[in-house]
Amino acid sequence: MPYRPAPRPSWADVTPRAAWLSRRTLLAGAAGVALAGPAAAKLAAQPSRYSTDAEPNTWDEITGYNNFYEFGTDKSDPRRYAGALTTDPWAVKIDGMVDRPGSYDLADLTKGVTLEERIYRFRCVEAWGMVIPWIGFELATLLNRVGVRPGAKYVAFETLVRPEEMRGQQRPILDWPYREGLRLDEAMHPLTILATGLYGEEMPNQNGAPIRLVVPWKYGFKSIKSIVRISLTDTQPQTTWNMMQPREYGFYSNVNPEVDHPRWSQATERRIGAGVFGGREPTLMFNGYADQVAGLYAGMDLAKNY
Ligand SMILES: Nc1nc2c(c(=O)[nH]1)N[C@H]1C(S)=C(S)[C@@H](COP(=O)(O)O)O[C@H]1N2
Ligand SMILES: [Mo]
Repeated sequence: MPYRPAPRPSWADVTPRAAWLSRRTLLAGAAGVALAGPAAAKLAAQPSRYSTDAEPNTWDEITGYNNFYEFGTDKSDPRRYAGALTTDPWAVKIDGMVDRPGSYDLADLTKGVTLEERIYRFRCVEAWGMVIPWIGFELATLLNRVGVRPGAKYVAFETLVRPEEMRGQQRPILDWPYREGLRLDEAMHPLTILATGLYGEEMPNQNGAPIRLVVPWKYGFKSIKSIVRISLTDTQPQTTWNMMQPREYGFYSNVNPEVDHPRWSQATERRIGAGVFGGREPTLMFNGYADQVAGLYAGMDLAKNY
């Protein structure tokens, strides 16, 4: 069951002690890990009913094994290099088919919004998964605030382009900026959040500071990091991995054990932290969120619309 009722125990109760100790060390600046903004700021967030009851991965796992090509293609590059990114000030341009377009300061986006702690399964297309305690708010809240115009059908997102601070952008690894998109009903679904932190702390740079998308029933590449633009459109937006390898990465990219990536099976996942000799688990349809989201795709051929 993906949901569990509030209230939950505090992080001190559920976080493996080693993770807390190492996190304290990081906060003390002993290791070369960057935290976004004022590093020690705690985010005051309410627990959410939209959480799994799975045990979260540790802080070290979540912040040390990342995909963020703006900082390099190795899983350890984001932790090493994302500290160079300045995340304050930060503005997000909201444009397209909205009533109140504009450039919004991050503080304005979160002003008056109740942040929630949500423990989501996070499944990357590369067949590894984690359980991550995000802090965030529903994307729908933001979209309702700016006013979605009739006729809008999709939401497009873009990541910052700043090669001086994002060393991976000094090479054409991808066609920068990183781009993603959702159908409007997916974007308005309560499981879709904009996350500004994890484990009660501001978002670490390597995880997409200061604001990133989390769509837990889709492969991780849909969850675009360090967002600077959100556009409402009436046509399906271009997305980075679909542009790169259209036969391997579709627009939908819903987690689906029955639809394999052309170069590997998606039937199982390797749970990070589960141990080197095992830890493979069966992939769940829609990453375990089928009860909540299957209705979005009623009547759709999910093998064609991969
Ligand atoms: N801007 C940007 N967003 C991105 C990526 C990226 O390279 N650049 N990688 C994606 C991929 S492939 C995955 S699996 C997740 C990884 O998120 P995590 O490092 O927080 O676990 O971020 C996604 N968002
Ligand atoms: Mo990924």
